[in-house]
Amino acid sequence: MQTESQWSADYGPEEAAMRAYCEAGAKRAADLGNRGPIRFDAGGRVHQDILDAYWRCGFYVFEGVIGADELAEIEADVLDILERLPAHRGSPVDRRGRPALGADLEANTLFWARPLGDPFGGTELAGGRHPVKMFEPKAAQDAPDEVVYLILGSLQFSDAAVRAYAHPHLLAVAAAVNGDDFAPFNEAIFIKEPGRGASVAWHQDGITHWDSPDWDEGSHGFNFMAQLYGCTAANGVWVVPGSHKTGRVDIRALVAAAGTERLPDAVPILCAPGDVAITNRQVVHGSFANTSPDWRVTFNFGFHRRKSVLGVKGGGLHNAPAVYDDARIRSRARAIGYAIDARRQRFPHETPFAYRPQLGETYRWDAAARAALKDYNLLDLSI
Ligand SMILES: O=C(O)CCC(=O)C(=O)O
Repeated sequence: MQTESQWSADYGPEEAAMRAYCEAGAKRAADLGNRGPIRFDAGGRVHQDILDAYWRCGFYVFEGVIGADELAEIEADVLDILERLPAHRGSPVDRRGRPALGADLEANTLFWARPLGDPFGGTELAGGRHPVKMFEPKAAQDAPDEVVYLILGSLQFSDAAVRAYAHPHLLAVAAAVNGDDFAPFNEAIFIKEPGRGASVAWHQDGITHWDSPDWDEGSHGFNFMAQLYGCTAANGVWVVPGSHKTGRVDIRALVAAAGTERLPDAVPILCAPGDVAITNRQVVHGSFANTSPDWRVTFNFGFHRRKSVLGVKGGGLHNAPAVYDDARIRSRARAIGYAIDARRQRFPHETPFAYRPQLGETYRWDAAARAALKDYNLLDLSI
């Protein structure tokens, strides 16, 4: 895809302030010391320096995780997904009249927004966890009424995403952060089209554990954010470093104190194509409307500690509320087994990740497994 576009817009009256904020934020990000390739120690464990920096900042950027060939396969799938989106919200067909992606699904899969809009900020949606509305720049007159900015259950739409999901170094990080018996959360694609991509207002993820007596900085898990085209201060996710450790943050008060939604302590997650960030779900984070000329396409895949989901009543945000028992977790984790096999087939020279809860079990990635992923996100472990 041409990753620069003629659709770029600007921030209107906020343009100069936004540019200065992006520049200053990028400088602060560079000083955090939380980026580099995934490194292992002599015992094969993820290097402690990486884990320390992750827990200190609430995010870390792993550089150069996904190589050019794999990125090309992911891009081909993304182009296909974009082509197959419904012609407009609710349409059963795409722009070419073919059955649209997601039209036959039960789960809530496609999220639409006005170009450069903020669909969640300042609303009661998603439990009211996005308390402040972001500035909504004006999109070009010929922009469509709505764009898709978020796709859930994304593994069912892309074999390349399935394979990336089982990257052995990333799953080793998941085990190092959440334990060898880590559990899945959900998978998503965030699409920030130039001049159109919506903002995601400041928020902290997580709904179940904030008031638990054993709450800590890792209670609501993390998301990997794998970047197809990279991300910049203008189109990427911003994070308030360290805010995953302080409990629920009064975001409304932060914005009021700053006098602007450009939170002064926040930093952008900056990535090249193929970099993968790990972001604590409890950290205050959000992204601005993408008025830049650059696409951002992020593959999110999240993981939890088993003890954060087992026996916990979750759901309500991503799917129906339920108490998550062992059978539910096993069933949702089938995607990990399928993905490890999918990756083994495509990259036979790589040592596959050994996922401890599935040791002794066999998963085969084939047409039946692909079909079994239909609506698999009804089982997301939403805490
Ligand atoms: O990618 C984005 O813009 C927002 C990501 C986000 O809010 C999340 O993963 O919780």
